[in-house]
Amino acid sequence: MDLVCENLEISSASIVPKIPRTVRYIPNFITPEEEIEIIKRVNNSPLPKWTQLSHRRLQNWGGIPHPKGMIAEEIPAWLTKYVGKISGLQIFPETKLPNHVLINEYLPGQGIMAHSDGPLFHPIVTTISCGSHTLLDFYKRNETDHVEVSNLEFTLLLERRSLLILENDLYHKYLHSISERHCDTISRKNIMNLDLCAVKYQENEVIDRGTRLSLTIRHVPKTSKLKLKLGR
Ligand SMILES: O=C(O)CCC(=O)C(=O)O
Repeated sequence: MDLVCENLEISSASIVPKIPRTVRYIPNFITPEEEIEIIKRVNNSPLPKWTQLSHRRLQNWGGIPHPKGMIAEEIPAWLTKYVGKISGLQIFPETKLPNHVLINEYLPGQGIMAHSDGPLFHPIVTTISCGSHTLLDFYKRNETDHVEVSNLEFTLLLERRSLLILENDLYHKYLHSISERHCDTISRKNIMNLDLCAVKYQENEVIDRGTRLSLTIRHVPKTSKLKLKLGR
């Protein structure tokens, strides 16, 4: 994969304060034109590229992560642009640069159950949001990973065009989820990154969700090349 790394500086000002380490939030990581281009490319992908789940649909680029190893596939140029931009932030080790993009599509009212990203990935998650904001909720892990809404620890507002980076304790010790709602209410009590957001929201402001695409860009350590056995 040809990566164009821009060597962008990532400042400590992007770290979300007052929550466990480490969450970085960068508003307007991509331009409105780039957002439009991503949405167009994703929506123009052939139908078999989509995996339909009961409450959302998704696309895997770079291969399908699997405990036995991901059979690596080339990531198209329109996406390597963003993989390269993230590599250029120098948050991934040189030997563990991102090689996988998961694209989730959420219609208003859709979400994702509480989960951790687990051992198939190097423990750094980077997510670009397109098309709409969402609220990402965090719960501390316990032995069963059973989640009660009352155990919500904190929430992040992911604005469209933003980049979120999760690592360290936030990767290993917390679960994250997106509630199935059509709109979200701004509350300083729960949402911990409001001061880093591009838009200055009012307390109790209600923001409607639109269709959101999230690009989750990670490194899958265990990969293999497809070996074709031809003839005898
Ligand atoms: O859409 C998002 O921001 C979260 C996606 C996610 O957590 C996942 O696919 O594992």
